[in-house]
Amino acid sequence: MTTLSDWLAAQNVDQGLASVMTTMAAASVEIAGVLRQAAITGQTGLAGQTNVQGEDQKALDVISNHIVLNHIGQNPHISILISEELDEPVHLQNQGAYLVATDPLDGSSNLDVNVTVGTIFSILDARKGLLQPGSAQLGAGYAAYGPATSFVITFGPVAAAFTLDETGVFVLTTAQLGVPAASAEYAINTARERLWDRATKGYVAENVAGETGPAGKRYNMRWVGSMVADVHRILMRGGIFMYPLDSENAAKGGRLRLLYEGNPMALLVQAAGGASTTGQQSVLDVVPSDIHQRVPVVLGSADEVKRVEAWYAKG
Ligand code: P6P
Repeated sequence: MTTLSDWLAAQNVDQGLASVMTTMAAASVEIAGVLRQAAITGQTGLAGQTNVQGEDQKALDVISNHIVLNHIGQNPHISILISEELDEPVHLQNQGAYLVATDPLDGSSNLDVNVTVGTIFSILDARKGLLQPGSAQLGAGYAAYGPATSFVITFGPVAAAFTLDETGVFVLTTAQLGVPAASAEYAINTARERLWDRATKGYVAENVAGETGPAGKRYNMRWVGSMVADVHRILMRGGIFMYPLDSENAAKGGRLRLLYEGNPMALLVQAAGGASTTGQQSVLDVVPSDIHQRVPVVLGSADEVKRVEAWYAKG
């Protein structure tokens, strides 16, 4: 079996950059352990405070953020942490070359009902500032805390998947993820249909029309309500994930955050042969103006993303 350490040693990347993946893997193992016991230890539920997004923080959001910060603080190669759970960036007392932007526990609304959640992270050059486009990422990854704990990462060229074994070691289970260009599975919160723009309504209606419609095939719909779970499914078997701009979230610029949700997931999907769009441009081309900026996110199978882009091009 190839372990994460073996795989990292074989990549042609700076050892400091490789160490960031090791750090995030170690944090993910600790978070996985906390989640497994949370219902027993009474750590589900609300933390009684809100984050910069004005969202009620779950106890596990705060705990997971502390775990990530603790691990990152021990890595001299990381000098800046941006977290969904922290209003401001944390500048660590070292000259490390790397910046990590993270959503320490994404999908936490699913925690109390034992549905897969995850930790998402993006790696940037700390010397190039906080507001870099996703195309500048040096690496990205997520941990998915599901029936198994998966760790999916990229430095750009390929995306690889690891699974936590019974000894607490991540072993390589998919050496090169490949998102099929064609798919018949889409993920969107259809309860928001009345809020969608013309392009989203048009694309989804074609899918719903099935075999006799313009798409000429039957589609299935999946929506976990946890980005990590939906994106992991797409990386493993194809499909498209959509959280587009709609009449309710447009004022905020969308629902999902650019630096630690849209960008890392878009880089992983691109590394696996897929594509992303905001409707107007690749997610990876958006130049952020704020570390907690939101963005419309459509990503997954290239042919499906192209269809969505064609709808937006119609205006
Ligand atoms: P909705 C979780 O809160 C999250 O940020 C993503 O993980 C997920 O894809 C989305 O929001 C779910 O949104 O509108 O279905 O609750």
